[in-house]
Amino acid sequence: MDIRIKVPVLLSAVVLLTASCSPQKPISGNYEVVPLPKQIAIKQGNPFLLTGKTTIVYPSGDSALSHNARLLSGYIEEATGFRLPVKEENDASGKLIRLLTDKQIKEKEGYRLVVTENAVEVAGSTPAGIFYGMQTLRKSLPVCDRIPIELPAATVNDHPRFAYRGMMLDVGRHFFTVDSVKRFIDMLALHNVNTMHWHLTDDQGWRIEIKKYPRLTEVGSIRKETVIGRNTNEYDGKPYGGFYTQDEIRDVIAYAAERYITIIPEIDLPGHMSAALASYPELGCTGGPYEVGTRWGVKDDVLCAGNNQTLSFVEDVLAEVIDLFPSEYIHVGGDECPKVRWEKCPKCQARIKAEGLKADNKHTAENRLQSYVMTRIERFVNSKGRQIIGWDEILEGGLAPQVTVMSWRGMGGGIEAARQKHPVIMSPNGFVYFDFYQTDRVEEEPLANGGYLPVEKVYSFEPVPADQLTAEEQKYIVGAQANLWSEYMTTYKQVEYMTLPRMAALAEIQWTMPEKKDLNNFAQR
Ligand code: TNX
Repeated sequence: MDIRIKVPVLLSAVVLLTASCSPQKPISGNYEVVPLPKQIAIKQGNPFLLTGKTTIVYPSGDSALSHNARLLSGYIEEATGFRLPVKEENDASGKLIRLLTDKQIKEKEGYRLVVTENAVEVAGSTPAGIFYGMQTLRKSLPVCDRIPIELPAATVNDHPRFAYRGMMLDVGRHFFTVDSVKRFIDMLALHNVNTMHWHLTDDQGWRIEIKKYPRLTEVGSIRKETVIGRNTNEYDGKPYGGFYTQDEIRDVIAYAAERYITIIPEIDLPGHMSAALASYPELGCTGGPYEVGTRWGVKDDVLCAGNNQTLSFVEDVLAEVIDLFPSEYIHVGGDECPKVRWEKCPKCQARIKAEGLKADNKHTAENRLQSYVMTRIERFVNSKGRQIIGWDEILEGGLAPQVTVMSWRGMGGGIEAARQKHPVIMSPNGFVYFDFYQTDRVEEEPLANGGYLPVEKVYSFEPVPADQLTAEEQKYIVGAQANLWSEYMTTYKQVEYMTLPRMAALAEIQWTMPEKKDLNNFAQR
């Protein structure tokens, strides 16, 4: 089905909405938002009238909910122009929006919204659950300028389908400022996404300050120029760079945490490491010289797996990353790592021999070497109380014992990993690669990676391949994620252009129960 045929419906909805924003009479709210809540029961009785006199209250002394209440006030102001006061429950009367904890609500990110003539109650068993109730409430409001809003009497009960609801942002290929990343986080919150996977290093740029290795940012964050178009032979001749200091990283982590979003950092290794190699050439098999990437694609030069110094480097970097990021998971990449250097490198071959790594009909000795590296890194990360995630190539030499697999080359890697009883995040490029074109009228679009991924294709994505996994194996699919690779996103504006509205479709895949999904209905919402 093509959503384009629905455009007249959408347009008329916009016209209606704008027209009804006249001062004479209240406008009605609508709980059928994106992602669609599990259960909406409209009740008999008068609606709640939201005006500039409504007060938001939270339980006295509850600092988490005080913070939530302030966020809600900001959201409502953004949508309606009303700046609602925030008070402790004991100090307020009149028409209230009440945030409250209710431990009876079983799902930890679930919520209940109860709207009556006198109050809007947003309840959850955790502040995060209440936060998602707030998101539904804010999205239920029409956008207008200080017009009273009628919220129909109703009860909404809701909770997410998946615990892991992710979105990846690549800042390696193009750098986005702290303010842009915060705005991106705001978009995630709006879509009930709870994890931002932050791809911080790649061939074309190292973007995170590491105190022990200052050259990573002094040298590795700057490329001398950038290829023009899709890997032509022409370059723009302009240096390009940018990185986050550790203070900035902490600031972004805190901003995300206030919105119940966990940031998972990715240090992509042992491939995609040109920026680190340019900074410290001794980490590679040949010793260089290397340069920070100026073209896109996969590079043959990777970290030397036979060199103990390289492994210490990786551990030192990860130790600083782990100190900064409180996330349970640390992403260590593992994708697109050619083995041509390792095949010829005396140190790598010596390691293969010393560790007794043997080729068999499924794996080469060099694939085994990659697995050896990943397993060592996993042991290190586990020793710090954390877990690793890797891209699906890490299946090739055998999985490290505890690793979570992010399946990007289709669903196959995820299916295989689930059968091996490893947690899986489904992120197949055919459904959730937002660097692909959104329409087939490519000549009318800004340059993108290629491909064709319209919003309806995203919407059709089902992360759990029920026909290929047993009920037990299906439990290993912990969630889904979309990825924004930024080779062709030179500005933050372009990031938003590529993200929306596809993130709305993603939100419904991650949150809404599959039996409630309906493309026509989604398009109208
Ligand atoms: C593959 S997905 C990559 C990225 C590219 C992307 C472009 C993955 C783990 N690696 O390095 O940016 O394709 O779509």
